[in-house]
Amino acid sequence: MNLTELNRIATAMVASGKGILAADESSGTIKKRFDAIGVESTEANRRDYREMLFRSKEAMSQYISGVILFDETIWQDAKDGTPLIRLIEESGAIPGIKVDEGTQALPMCPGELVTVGLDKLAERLKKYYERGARFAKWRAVIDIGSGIPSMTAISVNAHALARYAALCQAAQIVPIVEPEVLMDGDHDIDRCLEVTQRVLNKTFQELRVQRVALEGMVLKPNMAVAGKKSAKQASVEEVAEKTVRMLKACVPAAVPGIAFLSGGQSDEEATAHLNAMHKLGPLPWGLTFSYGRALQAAPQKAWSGKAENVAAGQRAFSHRARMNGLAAKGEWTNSLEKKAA
Ligand code: 5MM
Repeated sequence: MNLTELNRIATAMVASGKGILAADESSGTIKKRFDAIGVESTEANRRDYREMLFRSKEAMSQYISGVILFDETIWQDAKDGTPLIRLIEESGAIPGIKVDEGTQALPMCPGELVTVGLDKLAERLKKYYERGARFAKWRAVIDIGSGIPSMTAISVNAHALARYAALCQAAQIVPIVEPEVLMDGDHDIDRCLEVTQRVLNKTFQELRVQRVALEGMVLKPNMAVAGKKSAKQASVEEVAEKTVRMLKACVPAAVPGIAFLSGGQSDEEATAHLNAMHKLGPLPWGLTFSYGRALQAAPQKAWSGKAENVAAGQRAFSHRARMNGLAAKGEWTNSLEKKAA
């Protein structure tokens, strides 16, 4: 393992003013997104959509540091025969790959899930590296509800995240470690904070036990937010203050960067929260976005599966990428959103 090189990639993934595009929707998820805009989820449509994103010059060259791909996409070619992964490299962004194989019910723990995909992962990583992937992603899902999460669910998911991260580093691939505490439910921000803190602490304990080099990874956590169904929603300032406090308590400064998931927040909420965190002064790690929905909802709507809408889709994507790029430096303002609209 070349840790200097892993650290160089991880640092580039969280470069100031840039963030990661999570375009790794699995077949079921992309179908849901396409259903919402009335587009059939065929291989050609998925290719056209992702090609549109990766050919968005402004977004890709100025605000996107890396792209997380799904297995299908990393082997797919653009319409003119150029591999999609080359479009990403040519834009200056780093290609990455989602390597988990989804979730399964966790035995003895009703309502809880464990992420799977460790079998043969070493072989798969080798092929992805040869294809050009320089980082990977594995997402664990922790739900908050009555009596959950159990310590069992937190432990097994942290163990799998660390196993995956160690395998990645041995294959010279930077692991994005994503323990997502879901924002479904009616819990308040303090319950989310308390659960996320437990999850992060257990995850870092496992990472250390399994000898993962913290300098060669990126953390992809949720922010501390109230559940979507909670009557008590927190202000932007409260989310920023509690999230930064939580991360400072749990994430060692050796970690080069933290890139948030959006988790169902609206586009503007996700941007405003990140921006407000940067207003809180110097932080020990790079802090940026790795959004899926909060970067793609607008371009998906603008595109709607029509070739004549490609330019509009690219404008919508570039706008969200720019807003988040500014937020990643604490330079976003609400009036910039309005001006562009
Ligand atoms: C883009 O969504 C990713 C894929 O999800 P599935 O494996 O369920 O299809 C997801 O892992 C994503 O990278 C993160 O959860 C962040 O996405 P959001 O939409 O929460 O910003």
